[in-house]
Amino acid sequence: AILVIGACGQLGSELTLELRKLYGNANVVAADIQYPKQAELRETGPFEIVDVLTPQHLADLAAKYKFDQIYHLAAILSATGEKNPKFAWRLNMDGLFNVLDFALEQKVEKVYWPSSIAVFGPNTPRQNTPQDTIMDPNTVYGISKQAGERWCEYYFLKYGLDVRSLRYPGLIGYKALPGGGTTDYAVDIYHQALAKGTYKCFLSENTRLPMMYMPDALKGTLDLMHAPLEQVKVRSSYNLAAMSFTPQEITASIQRHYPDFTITYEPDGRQQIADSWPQSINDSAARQDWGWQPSFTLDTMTDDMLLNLKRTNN
Ligand code: VAH
Repeated sequence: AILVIGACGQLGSELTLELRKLYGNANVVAADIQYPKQAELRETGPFEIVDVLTPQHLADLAAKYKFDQIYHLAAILSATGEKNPKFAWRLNMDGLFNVLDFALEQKVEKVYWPSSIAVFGPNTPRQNTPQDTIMDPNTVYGISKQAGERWCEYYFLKYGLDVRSLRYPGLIGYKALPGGGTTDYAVDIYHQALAKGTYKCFLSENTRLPMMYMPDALKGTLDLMHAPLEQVKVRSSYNLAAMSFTPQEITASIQRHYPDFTITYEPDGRQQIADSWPQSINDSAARQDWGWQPSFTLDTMTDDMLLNLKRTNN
């Protein structure tokens, strides 16, 4: 069976549904700290309450299921992490250790753990950021992702655990609201365009950030997890990219459908986080090693997002 920890999150909820389509509903166990709001998640397969800080919860699951893959997605994201630094560090790091040790004990075949462009910091080259470069993250989330990458590589090199990881850009999807990220303005803006015709943006208009539409993130994750072992040459975490845009550019993309849509700018504390991150990412290693190739552009993402939000809102 496959275990998805953090299955109620923005990525987890979509990845769980995708895995169930691929591997069969009963073979994908969704787990999170609370029950899912999304009916599709509740009704399509097994769900278990798991606090990843309680190893006994994981041991109890091993009595019920034989896991051959684990996707460990539970984490506190950048903005929320800055409000509660010690807890964010504890959940992101001790949660990872509990899952890595559980995977070793249970001889799990493959583990997936997401990293982020948040591992880069103010002194990282901001254009076309290389796979291997200066990393001086200054958010707890970014520090925990940088440390987590080191530990995933350690568990692979020392214990042979097949852990695989991607440094996601900001992820945008219509199925689940994100929780506490800095890039989440790019999800909210679509909801507000439909609901109110205007959006108050918490980042300034020229804040360029690497972003990716959820279908591309799902494709990249599954392509990496299905790649033969010898193709996975990076065991910290692969840079992954699709597009970069500013609030002004996504507004223009939305205005192709809603010419009267307006945006106002009121940067808050998240502006400093965004300013510490790269503006574009070099993902040539992922393209060379296991054939990564994104499909969506800003405009085709906008077309798909608005179409699906209108459909699900009615
Ligand atoms: C965040 N969406 O904003 C996450 C992601 C690159 C951004 O890590 O914290």
